[in-house]
Amino acid sequence: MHAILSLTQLMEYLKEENCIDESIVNKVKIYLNNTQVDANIFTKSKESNRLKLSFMERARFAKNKVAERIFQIMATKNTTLCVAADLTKTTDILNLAEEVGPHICLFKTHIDIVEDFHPNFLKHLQDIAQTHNFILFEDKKFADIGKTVQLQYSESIYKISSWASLVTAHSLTGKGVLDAIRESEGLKERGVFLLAETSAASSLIDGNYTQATVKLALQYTDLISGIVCQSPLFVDQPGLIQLTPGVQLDSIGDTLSQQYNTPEHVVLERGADIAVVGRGITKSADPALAAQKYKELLWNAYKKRIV
Ligand code: 5IU
Repeated sequence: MHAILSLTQLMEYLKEENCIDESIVNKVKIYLNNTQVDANIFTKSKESNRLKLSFMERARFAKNKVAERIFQIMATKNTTLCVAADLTKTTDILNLAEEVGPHICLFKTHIDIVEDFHPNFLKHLQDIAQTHNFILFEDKKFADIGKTVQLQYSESIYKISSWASLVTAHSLTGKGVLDAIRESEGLKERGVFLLAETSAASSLIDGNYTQATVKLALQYTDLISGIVCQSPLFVDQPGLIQLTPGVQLDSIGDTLSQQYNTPEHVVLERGADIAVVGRGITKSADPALAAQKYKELLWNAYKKRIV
């Protein structure tokens, strides 16, 4: 496709003809500035273009230890699949972990939706993670002031920092959240995926917020494993991982604003390194088979991307 007119030209013509006023022109100008595609991403040399480098090559750029481990797991297990275990019974979560374990690099939980939580459950989950070589990832989406985040992260019955190598955090309250996680007690190697965009159709996040989030992430590269986003434009550094949720083959969304894309689309068009699949696998009649299928589709798309 070729554009006949740029949006800036179009605005000029519309203004000349008095179809729009100066304030609309300015609004569009600001919007365009905030959402401009950095053309460099498509023309960058292979050595520094994360979309063209293999995961093995990218491991050496990682400044966060968990990110380095994820790159190694992806490269050795040939998988970029993160399963979202949004289940409410511990037995179901453990069974799912056993079934999909060979096909995933990350196992994502929402520990506060579990109805029959007990600390032994975590011990079992950790054993399964070790057996199948995947990483436990609590999608907590921390968003409070630092002190509260510290308590949510290390205390309560969940003691997240003692078992989850990875957590998610909002950038909403700024650096305090990341300082709090960095200074907390817990596992020796821990990482954070910072949320820069969501897959929800109703999201209030705009281009400014996303850019500011990425800027913040770059100040904490020892702690940040990657960015949660929907576009290739935000993760430029080969050492950071782009995690993209909202992936399913048989649906384009749910009734609560979730939006889905296919595995090929998120890897080739949206720059995903790791794709998060929840109901596409958990609601399938055979989760192991479904996980294998998503793994293969994602991996083939990644191979295609890096040639
Ligand atoms: N998740 C999203 N979209 C987002 C973020 C997180 O779906 O933008 I940030 C989480 C929510 C759920 C999983 O745990 O990823 C997706 O599950 P489904 O594939 O079942 O929609």
